[in-house]
Amino acid sequence: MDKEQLVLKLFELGVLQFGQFTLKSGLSSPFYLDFRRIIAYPDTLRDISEQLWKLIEDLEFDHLCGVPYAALSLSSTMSMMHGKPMVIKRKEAKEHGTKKLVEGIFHQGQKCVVIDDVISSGISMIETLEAVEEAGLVVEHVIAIVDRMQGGVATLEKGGYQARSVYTIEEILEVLYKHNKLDKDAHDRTLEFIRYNQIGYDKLRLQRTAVPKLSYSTIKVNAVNNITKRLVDIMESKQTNLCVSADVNSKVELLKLADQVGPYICALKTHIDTVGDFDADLIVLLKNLSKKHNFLLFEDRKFADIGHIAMQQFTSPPLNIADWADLVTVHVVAGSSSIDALRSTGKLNNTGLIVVAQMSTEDTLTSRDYTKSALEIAQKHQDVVVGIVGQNKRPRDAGLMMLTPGISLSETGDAHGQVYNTPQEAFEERGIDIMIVGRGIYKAENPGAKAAEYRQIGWQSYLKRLGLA
Ligand code: 5BU
Repeated sequence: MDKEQLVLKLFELGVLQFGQFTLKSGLSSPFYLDFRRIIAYPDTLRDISEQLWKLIEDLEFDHLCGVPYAALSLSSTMSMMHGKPMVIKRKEAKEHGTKKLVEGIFHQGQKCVVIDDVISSGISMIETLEAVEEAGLVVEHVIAIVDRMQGGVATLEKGGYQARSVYTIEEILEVLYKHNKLDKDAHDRTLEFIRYNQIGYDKLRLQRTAVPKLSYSTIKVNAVNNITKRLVDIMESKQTNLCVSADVNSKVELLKLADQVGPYICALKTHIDTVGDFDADLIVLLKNLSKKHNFLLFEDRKFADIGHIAMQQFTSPPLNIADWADLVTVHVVAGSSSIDALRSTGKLNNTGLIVVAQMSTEDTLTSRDYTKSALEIAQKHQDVVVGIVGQNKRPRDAGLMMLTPGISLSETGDAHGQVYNTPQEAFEERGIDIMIVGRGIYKAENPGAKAAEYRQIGWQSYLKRLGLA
């Protein structure tokens, strides 16, 4: 069956429908393409799968993957007919077991062609592409039966994929019109609808990364934890969303740095176990400085062990973290039980937890699923959790803060995997709440002046995100 005959067949089978339809988005559309119907007509399923195959028969690739659900029958048919293995992308990760999003047998770096029935905005294709790529497959080509000509193909091409389709909607309209299946009015109305309903790359990107215009006062109102309220009060009164990471290795250096950057920060982050001459006196002096300049003490201890040990690491001498840290980081790799254990020390009235949900390194193992689970744990324990460390995924709940390291005005990375973004990008595009800056400030000739510069840029970027600057 040639392409033209196939259009007439699809029309006859009710796959190509014209009239008045309400789309998922609520928009009223003069046409609807229902390719799920073709599983009832195996001959047509085979014919359309053959047309799809023609789009890729000249390419070298290892696997086929259909976007669920409509394209699963297409990828299966192509796989059967041409002996090409397929993989399946789950709609949801399994609750138990492996939590894999992509099922099948494949190796890292193998090439996969992704198939959908229709490309409109490109969004469902992109969701599948992200999962397939995260699983380690490489995607260069994506194909579909129909390109609705609403911007999806351009979006995919901007993303670096070559998109091919058996038909454009315009070609389908021409065939149906020519064979008197569609009157001129329906033909023109459909074309007009397409012209006025473009979903461009920028609009899509905005929709997907819609940065919540969350203000610090909204966070404060929604916060369950009193330490969050204290932190927001400091941020608003000093107009700063800067946390300096004071990664220096002696008491003298640490105290000097804290005094220099103190006026410009909301929190001073330490790795107190890297201070060679640590003693109880250092804590007394740090506390004095935190009172003098009004900032929180944030120990980046990243507890990661079983609850029983995390409790000891939190409360034991010589560091006695629980007695002086206003904030402390915790990994939840051991599960929610780490937080329960820390809570059971009875020491979380004056110390808020920051859950590490995503790391800034280029080869981080904090996958999408891991981050999602970490955010859920943070949300569940909001009485003791102030926020999360993350890069671009913020908690759904408005009472939690998102703190972000890997920030620099001048560098893009270091020799050990660190990846930097600018404060502007982090606040305006990723919607972060607090930036954590280490070497960008303490390695500067004048750390105080540098901190002032970061503070100014960070605050302006926050106001810009709210539309106030
Ligand atoms: P830098 O000098 O700005 O690269 O320091 C970053 C700090 O943030 C450093 O203390 C790290 O321990 C900390 N950090 C990070 O860089 N990336 C992460 O994902 C996490 C913490 Br969690």
